[in-house]
Amino acid sequence: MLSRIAATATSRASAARLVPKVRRIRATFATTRAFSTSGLRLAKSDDPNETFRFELPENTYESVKIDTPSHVVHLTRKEVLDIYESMNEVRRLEMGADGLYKAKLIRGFCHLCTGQEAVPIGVESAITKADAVITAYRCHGFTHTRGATNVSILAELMGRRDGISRGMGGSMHMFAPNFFGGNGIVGAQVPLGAGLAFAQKYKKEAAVTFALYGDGASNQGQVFESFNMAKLWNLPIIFVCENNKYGMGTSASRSSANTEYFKRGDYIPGIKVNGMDVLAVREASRFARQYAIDGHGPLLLEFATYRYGGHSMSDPGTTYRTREEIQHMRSTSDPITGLKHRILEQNIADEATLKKIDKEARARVDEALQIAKASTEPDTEMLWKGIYAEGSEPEFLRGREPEEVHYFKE
Ligand SMILES: Cc1ncc(C[n+]2csc(CCOP(=O)(O)OP(=O)(O)O)c2C)c(N)n1
Ligand SMILES: [Mg+2]
Repeated sequence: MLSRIAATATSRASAARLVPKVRRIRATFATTRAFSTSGLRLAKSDDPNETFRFELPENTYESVKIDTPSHVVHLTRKEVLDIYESMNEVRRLEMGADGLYKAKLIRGFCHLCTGQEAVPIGVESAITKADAVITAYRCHGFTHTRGATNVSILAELMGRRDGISRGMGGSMHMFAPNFFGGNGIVGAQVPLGAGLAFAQKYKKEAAVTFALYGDGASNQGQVFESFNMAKLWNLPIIFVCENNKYGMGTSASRSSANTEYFKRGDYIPGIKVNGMDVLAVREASRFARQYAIDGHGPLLLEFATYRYGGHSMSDPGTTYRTREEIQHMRSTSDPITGLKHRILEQNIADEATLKKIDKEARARVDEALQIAKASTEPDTEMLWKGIYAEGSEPEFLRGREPEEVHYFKE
C-alpha cells in the first residue's frame, strides 16, 4: 500500500520536473523549479508530519565566545526524506557532470562538490528563500538547492542556451534567486556577501546572508576586512568556512598558520561543526541564522567536510593525499550513508523506499541530461548582451580583434 501510493505520488512529481524547459533565452526564471515535490510520497499510515528526535554526538561542535547549537534536533518524516532526496539528487547531478566532462561535452573548468553535499543541503534546509547565499566556484549543489532545475545546471556546464546563465557562465558562474554565485576569484565572494548583508540591514529585511569560502581563501586580507566591517556595522551575515582540508593540492596545515578556522574571527564568535553530518549543518545554520536575525551581528561557522574528487575535473586528487584517506572518509563519514543509517534506525522509512528515492533522483538527472544535451549553443549575438542594462549601452563595443566591433544600434 505504502509503496503503491508512494510510486504514484513520486512519479507524478518527477514527471512535473522532467517537462522540457525549452524556452527562449530571455525566460531566465524558467530555469528555476518548484520546491519540495515529494511531500505526497508517504501513505497516511506513515504520516509525513510525524516528528522524530535525533541526538547528535558530543563532538559535533566546538565553539569560541558562544554556546554551541543544540545536540538535539527534531524533524518531521517529510523534512528528513526531503533532505535525503536532495543529497542523492545533488550527488547524481555531479556524477552526471563528471560523465559529461569525460565525454568532452564540458570544456574548461568543472568543480564537483561530491562528498560535501551536507553543506548546501543542510544550510538550505535551515534558511528561507529570502535569505541570501554566495559561494565560490564549487557551486552546483547550492545552485540546485536554491531552486535551479537540473536541466539549467547541466546545460550551463555545456555552454548551452538553456543554461541558468544562458550558457555563458559555465561551472563557476551560476545564479538563482537570492543566490549570488558561483565566483571564480578565490575569496572575492566574502566582501560581496558583506555587501548583501549590508543591503539587507539597510532595507530592514528579516533576512541574513550566508557567505561561504574555502580553507584556501581563509588567509586573504579581504576576508578579514569583511569580518571587520561586518562586526563594526553589526551586519546579519554568517561567514562560513567550508574546510575540506585542501585548497587545490595544498593541505590546510601547509597554508594556514592556524587551522582552527572558527577561531579566526577574533571579535566574531565561531562554531566548528561536523560538516559531514547534514543534521548538524542544519542545526548550526538554524542557530546562526537566528543569532543574526536577532541583531547580534556576524557569526563564523566552520564546516569540516571533505571532497571525494580532485580540486577540479583535471585533478585526479591523489597526488597530495592518499587513496586510503579518501576511502576512509567515504566509508566512515559519507553524509548520505550517515543520514540513511539514522532513517533506518528510527524506522522513518525502509530500505526499499530509500532505494527508490535514489533511483528516482537518478532518473530525473538522466532525463535532464538528455534535455540539456539537446539544447543548442547561444547565438554569437548573445555575447554582446547582458553587459549593459537595456537603453544604457554605448554606441559600440570592441571584441577580441580590432575588426570585431559590435554596434548596438544599426
Ligand atoms: C585570487 C585567486 N587566486 C588563486 C586562484 C586559483 N585557485 C583556484 S581554487 C584555489 C584554491 C582554493 O581552495 P579552497 O578555498 O579551499 O576551496 P576548495 O577548492 O577547497 O573548495 C586557487 C588557489 C583563484 N581562482 N583566485
Ligand atoms: Mg578547500
